[in-house]
Amino acid sequence: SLRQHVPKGLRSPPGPRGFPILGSVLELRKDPHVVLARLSRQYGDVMEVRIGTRPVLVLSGLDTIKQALVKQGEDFMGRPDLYSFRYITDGQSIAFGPDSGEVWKVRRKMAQNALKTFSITPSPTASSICLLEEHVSREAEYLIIKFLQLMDEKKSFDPYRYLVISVANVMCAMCFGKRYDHNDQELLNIVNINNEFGDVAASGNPADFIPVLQYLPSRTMQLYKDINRRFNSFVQKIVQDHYTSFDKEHLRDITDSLIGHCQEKSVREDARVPLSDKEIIAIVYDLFGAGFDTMTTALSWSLVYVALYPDIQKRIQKELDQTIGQERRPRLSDRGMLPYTEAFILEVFRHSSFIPFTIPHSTTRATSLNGYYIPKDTCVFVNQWQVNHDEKLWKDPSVFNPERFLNAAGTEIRRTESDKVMLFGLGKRRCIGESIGRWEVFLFLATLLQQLEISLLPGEGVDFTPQYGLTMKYKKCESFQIKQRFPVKSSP
Ligand code: HJJ
Repeated sequence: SLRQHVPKGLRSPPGPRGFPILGSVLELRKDPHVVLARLSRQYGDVMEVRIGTRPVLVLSGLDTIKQALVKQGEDFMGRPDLYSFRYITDGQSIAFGPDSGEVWKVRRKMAQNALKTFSITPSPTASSICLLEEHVSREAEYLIIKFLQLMDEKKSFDPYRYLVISVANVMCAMCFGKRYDHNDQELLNIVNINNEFGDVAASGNPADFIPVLQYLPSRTMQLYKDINRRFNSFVQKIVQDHYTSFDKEHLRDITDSLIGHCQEKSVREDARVPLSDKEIIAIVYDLFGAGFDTMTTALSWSLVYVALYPDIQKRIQKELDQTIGQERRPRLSDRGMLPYTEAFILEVFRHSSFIPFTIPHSTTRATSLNGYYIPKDTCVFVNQWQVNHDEKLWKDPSVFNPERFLNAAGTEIRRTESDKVMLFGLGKRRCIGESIGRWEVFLFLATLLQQLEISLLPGEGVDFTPQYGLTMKYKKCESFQIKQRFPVKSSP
């Protein structure tokens, strides 16, 4: 336990006693982000909770989290070696894997560069300012046609299955240089899943802390191993095709650029940090997985909020009409002129907090935080949901109100407020796709709302309770309806 060998002048973090052997695992079975936020009011921003026999440090409060992840970034940048993470990309994931040394740093840099080159770097070959804009505009346009077609056939529908293909196609374009049809069964089998991945990869999965559970048959775990297997063979096949057609003079996508790094490396044996081909190629698994799952979740929550708050939807559309009009489609460069739309997206991030905890951290050495002693290799949960619902930071945190992010005139985002929203982690492990993610949510949403009015089938009770996971989703909902806002223009 953390309580052993505490140096003089420091204390162990406080926390609930829990039961012998089980610790607090039973209390944490349902909505652990809410349970731990409640416990933090009693025990403070730095607390120790036992899961099984294993102590876990739980961090709350924006200042405390910044202190740990930013100011003491090196101390807190590790990852725990958890059982369920070993199935992600054969344990080679840069996001979930246990490495945080020199090899990890070089791979992270490589991932950042590849991602940037094939998304937001100004592109001379793209018909838009950059590839991201080109891909998102195209996929959003297809999605609108699909939604209209569905409304023609049925009274209402579930948008998730179509949204996830559109979003995955943007990632496929950047990572693999290809797109799939909305009915492509191969891609649907990988991406249209019921959070089998996020259920197990979430913070506090009992089998990660009570090893005996790894030997008991579990349907959730079976589904998780299965999705990882399918995901790995899907990506592997594409990577093999890329090797066959690789041309170093013409790098088509992120996979090509990573293959390029593998070849470079065999020429230049003097590299300071040696990387295996497998370690380089594995990068694309994380980029594709993160890019489709988080983005789809963000957009599916955005659709729920505009449907639940029609007045807010109308105000976004009024802003779009006044700034962009109907003669042209939204572009990335419009974002700065659409403060209400920006405030809405921030409020979706805050209110849904659909990534309730970051991926767990661990301490790389013994350290202290707020006067508490933390041993090396302590598993650390960072409660982002708590920050986004902290009454000390937000007025009426449970109310959905985009205006909290706007100045009195409604013309500008209040940076003091937007900086408090926590969804992308912080410090050395912070999300490398943050800026791409924000741009992409903006352009998808602006394009959809410029053309479509979104609502729910009246008179039917719908359940939008977030289901706990790495990314929180809501239960399948077939009650969405859309209506075209303006008469169709004939395409050029
Ligand atoms: C996946 C969904 C997957 C990977 C990666 C390798 C890297 C939400 C937070 C972090 C997300 C960042 C990453 C997610 C990895 C998925 C996702 C799925 C297989 C994967 C805090 O995403 O169904 O399968 O294999």
